[in-house]
Amino acid sequence: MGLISFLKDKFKKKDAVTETYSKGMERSRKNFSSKLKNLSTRYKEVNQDYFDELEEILIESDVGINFALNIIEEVLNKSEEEGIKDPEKINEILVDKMFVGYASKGDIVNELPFYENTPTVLLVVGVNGVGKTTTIAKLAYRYIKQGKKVMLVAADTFRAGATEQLTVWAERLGIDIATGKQDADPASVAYDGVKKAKENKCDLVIVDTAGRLQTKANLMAELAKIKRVIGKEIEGAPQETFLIIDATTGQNGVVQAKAFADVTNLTGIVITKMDGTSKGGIILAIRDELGVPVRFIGLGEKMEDLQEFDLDKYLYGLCVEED
Ligand SMILES: Nc1nc2c(ncn2[C@@H]2O[C@H](COP(=O)(O)OP(=O)(O)OP(=O)(O)O)[C@@H](O)[C@H]2O)c(=O)[nH]1
Ligand SMILES: [Mg+2]
Repeated sequence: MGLISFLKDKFKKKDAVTETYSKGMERSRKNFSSKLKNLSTRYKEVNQDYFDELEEILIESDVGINFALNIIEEVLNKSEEEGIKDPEKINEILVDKMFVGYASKGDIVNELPFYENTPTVLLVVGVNGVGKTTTIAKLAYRYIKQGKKVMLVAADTFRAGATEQLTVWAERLGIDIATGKQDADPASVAYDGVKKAKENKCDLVIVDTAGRLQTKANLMAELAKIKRVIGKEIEGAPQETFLIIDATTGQNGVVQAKAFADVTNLTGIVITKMDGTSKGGIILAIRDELGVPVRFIGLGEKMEDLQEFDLDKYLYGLCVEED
């Protein structure tokens, strides 16, 4: 059984999370799966033109040229080896290969780790407007619901209003927040915040950073300094550094991811605004380029719309047309 049939069967009865994926990826699915279907109805048997069109569909859905070329080659090889000519079977193989393309690139991890006597420190980075602050609020909400003691740190001292925005979230969520003055050194705000989190025996402290695009050298120095001072207060911290990428920025998001991966050690990616794009393939492109796991996915504006990334649910959302 190919993956499409497997997923159809697996998600025949949708739970709430699958429903969120299904809804959040509706635009991408309409685009991708309907193109696949259209293609397979136009051809009786696959040929070179079919594979060319398939490749174009992949590229148009933002999976990245590299990934698209590799996948097509694999599908083509399998088709030749096994003499498969049926377009629908080829599309099944394509989705299988997309699964393997993600899964074989490295670890699959989602939830944050927690420790007995030490807070988990999560540093959140990314360019302007990608959804850092709201994602932080959603993550805080998630772990508060799991019974964790969560604290926020507003180390974006650069943009006017950034601290206030995070403070509003902390108040809504009923949790503590550490702030600094406008233009204060972000590292010193981070240090004070983490120290307080440790004293207050928090389980999780999430540090918001400024989203400005600087030169690589500056960005590297600033992030290195923030990490260094946090590590002074808590050994091994920050244990996690998440890069937030806006799915609607397409291949530009991949460029951002590479730039950040060059200057700092990323432990995870969060893809936001998946509901706002019809090209949901960016997750495959980023994984292909960086190998870093996608940990969470933003499928809408509500708190529950941030979900842990699940490869099955994602491919179901992208590729499986609902009857
Ligand atoms: N539809 C949708 N909107 C989202 C999602 N995630 C974030 N947003 C919206 O994106 C906008 C920007 O979010 P912020 O969290 O302020 O972004 P930021 O990265 O902190 O921005 P700066 O602090 O200016 O760098 C807000 O209007 C959010 O509601 C998502 O998954 N889906
Ligand atoms: Mg922000």
